[in-house]
Amino acid sequence: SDLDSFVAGLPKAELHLHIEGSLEPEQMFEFARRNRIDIPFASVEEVRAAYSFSRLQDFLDIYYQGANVLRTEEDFRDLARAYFARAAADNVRHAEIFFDPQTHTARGIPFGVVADGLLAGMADAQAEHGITSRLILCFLRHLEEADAFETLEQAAPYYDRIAGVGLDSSELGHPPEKFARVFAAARSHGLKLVAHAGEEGPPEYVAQALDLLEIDRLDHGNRSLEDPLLVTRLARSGMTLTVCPLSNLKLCVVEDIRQHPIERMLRLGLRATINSDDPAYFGGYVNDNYRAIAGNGTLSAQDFVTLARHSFLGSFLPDGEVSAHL
Ligand code: ES4
Ligand code: ZN
Repeated sequence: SDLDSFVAGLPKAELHLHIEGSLEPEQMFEFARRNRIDIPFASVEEVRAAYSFSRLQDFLDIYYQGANVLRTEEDFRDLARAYFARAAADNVRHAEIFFDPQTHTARGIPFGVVADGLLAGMADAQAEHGITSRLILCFLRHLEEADAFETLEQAAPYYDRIAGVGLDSSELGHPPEKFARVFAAARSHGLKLVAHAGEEGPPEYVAQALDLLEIDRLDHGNRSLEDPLLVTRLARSGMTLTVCPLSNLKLCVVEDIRQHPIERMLRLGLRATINSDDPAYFGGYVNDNYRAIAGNGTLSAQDFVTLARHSFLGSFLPDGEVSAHL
């Protein structure tokens, strides 16, 4: 439709993207072949057929298994390059990408191999597509606080090349309070702070992320809508929410795309953005997510301009660079 092409052409930033979640099945086979690793799938079709989830944990189990083919600096560089090529095609001008170092260091891959590979891919993207980007180190919340501290220490040589830290993986049973001290330490090193909260977890977890982690940006945040006072607080403070429609659908956070709360978020005055989360697993890159919402027929072209504008406003670019995108 006309709205679809208008939305596809909008310059946008992507603020919620797990680089390991951009590993396409074809690339999984390619990395497995060149690293001589066995994978428990016979074909790309078989891999895609396994991508059927009822909840976050179903997805995480298969996502951590997929990451096992990533071994060398070149793998991480190629992974990032492939993502940025897709992003450029969707008119993404700036991306702040998550990575999960513990998924790799636990397999004996040094932190520096992961970080150097991703940073090289980011430099390639700037040169080839003019896309700017930042790196956000996510702690796996199902692991211990001490493991997160160890990861933060491994990152020390990279503090000037990492924009911030985040918190991802299994939300239920792993509230933000578990990471209050490691987030305070990250803040003391000049890093920005973000956290997944209110994806499957209750509104109390969002309040903890605000009060105990003092986050600069909220990842997902869907369940904030269950608490009107929390909504008011998020709206008044201008907190950016990085919302992921196709992820929410595939992980059964919403029953139907027509029930997706992004419209309600906008009408409530929240600074919501649209993002792809784990595009290789959830059925699409950022424009597929915008298109899925456009298909509901409830948002206007102006609403999509607002969403794209929010994506730059919510970024960690310096004010001068944000203005240049508006
Ligand atoms: C994730 Cl959708 C989602 N939620 C929590 N942790 C994650 N890691 C990668 N994708
Ligand atoms: Zn996520």
